[in-house]
Amino acid sequence: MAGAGISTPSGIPDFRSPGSGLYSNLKQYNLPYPEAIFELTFFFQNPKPFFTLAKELYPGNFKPNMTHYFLRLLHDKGLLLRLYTQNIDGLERVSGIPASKLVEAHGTFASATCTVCLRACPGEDFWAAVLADRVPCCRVCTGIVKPDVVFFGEPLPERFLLHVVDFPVADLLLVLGTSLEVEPFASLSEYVRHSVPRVLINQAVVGTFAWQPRGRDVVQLGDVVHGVEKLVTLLGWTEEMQDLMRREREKLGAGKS
Ligand code: CNA
Repeated sequence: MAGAGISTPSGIPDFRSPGSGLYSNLKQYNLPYPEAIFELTFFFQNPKPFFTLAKELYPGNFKPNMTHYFLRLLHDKGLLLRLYTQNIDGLERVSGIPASKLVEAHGTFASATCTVCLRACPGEDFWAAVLADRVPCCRVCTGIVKPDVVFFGEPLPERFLLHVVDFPVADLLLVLGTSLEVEPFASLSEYVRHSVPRVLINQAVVGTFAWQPRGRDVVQLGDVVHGVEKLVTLLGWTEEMQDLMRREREKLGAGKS
């Protein structure tokens, strides 16, 4: 299970970290309250703030960090049953984890849909408008086009239901960089069997790790990349990890982080 904290080392702010999180830095958008930026009612009244934020989070601007590549390495080794992520930045895909292994529980910026006629809008059209500071509109009916990220009150993607089959058979749960505050995602951390170790790598002890800890829980506090690095060392995978990152970064070329 992953959250915004796995992408802060790639330069993307999370929501709730005091000072650096998006919710502390939304003053420029003149919102009635921070969450309004992800609410449909506000979006239809005034879509500009959301698209200004979307432009800042433009996927091409950021690169995966060691945490994403560690999850990719787990996949390469046949150890990743599934990656449930709340992130909408698409860095899991960029790191090379196949779509079949991903549940993007809060959707993605990678595709977009017209809010009126529900036609899919090509990603290039959507991003061309956003990068030019225009509100993207449907070619067919001129309705506002919204990326397929889940706003408050919207249903989660159907793939989220995979948790029903995945969590009971998992034999290890990693929880990385999340405040475990957003439901129903947060409750997944309780769905593994009680004999299964749960490993939290995060700046703070969160969710059930704080209020209903289990005997086999492991908590590694601090920066997620440091925590992952420590785990990689303990596993004796350092060289493989470095090789994978070198190869993947060469593919992506030079750029942010
Ligand atoms: P959150 O509520 O902002 O919590 C982030 C958590 O990560 C907090 O507990 C932080 O202490 C912790 N954290 C931040 N940086 C680090 C770090 N370097 N090392 C270790 N821990 C760190 O974010 P959640 O994902 O829990 O909340 C769910 C929201 C946030 C989802 O709906 C996402 O779509 C949304 N979000 C996504 C992104 C993204 O896609 N990168 C960015 C911002 C928000």
